[in-house]
Amino acid sequence: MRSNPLLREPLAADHTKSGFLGHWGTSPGLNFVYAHLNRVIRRDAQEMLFMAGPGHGGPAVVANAWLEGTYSEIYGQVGPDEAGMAELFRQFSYPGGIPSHAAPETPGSISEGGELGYALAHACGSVFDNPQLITAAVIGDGEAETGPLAASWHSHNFLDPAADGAVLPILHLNGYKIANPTILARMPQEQLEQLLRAYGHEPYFVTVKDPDNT
Ligand SMILES: Cc1ncc(C[n+]2csc(CCOP(=O)(O)OP(=O)(O)O)c2C)c(N)n1
Ligand SMILES: [Mg+2]
Repeated sequence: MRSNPLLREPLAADHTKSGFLGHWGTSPGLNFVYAHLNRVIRRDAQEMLFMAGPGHGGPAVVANAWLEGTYSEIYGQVGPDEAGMAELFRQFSYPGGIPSHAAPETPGSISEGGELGYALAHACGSVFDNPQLITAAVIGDGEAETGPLAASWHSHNFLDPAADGAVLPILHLNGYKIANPTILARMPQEQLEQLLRAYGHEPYFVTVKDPDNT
């Protein structure tokens, strides 16, 4: 959107940008995880980092940082109101604006994610000598097919619970890498569970009921 962020007026062509960019598959999952981690942070005063492996989920990371107020604290011109929201939308992936991916200028970002595969490795690095920290790493199911990520399932072996923090890998099985099916999402759940157990993890499955019951 270039303007009319709250759709107070009927949507017109000049409210939108002329070119559209991005693929959004990961963003609903990132929103879901970000919101629920914030609940834990507030409930337990927990020190926590959110690591978004799929950097193309930049819209979700930026939007959540804005919704919780962090974004406006850092970027005063993008305030927590309708005008700020209009600027947030306008600047996204726009000349003179901000990148479409999680990027150095994204609040809290220490993982760019544009080159997929490093979520778990970066998450492990972030908790070394930080025993109070939990880093939650969202891993795309397409990202999980990269070599670096496939090898990273072992990385918890390098963590010492006495001196280091904890890493919580969250495998986002939305079924696709852009438009193509993913191996881990097509695998029977029991097989996936055994695979992750073999790497030394104890998997919990959070599933959403298919409204079409297909
Ligand atoms: C190493 C690497 N290979 C390929 C790409 C191109 N690419 C960007 S997003 C994407 C799909 C990733 O799938 P997933 O992590 O499941 O994200 P989703 O499609 O579900 O949003 C690919 C292949 C990339 N960014 N990095
Ligand atoms: Mg996916």
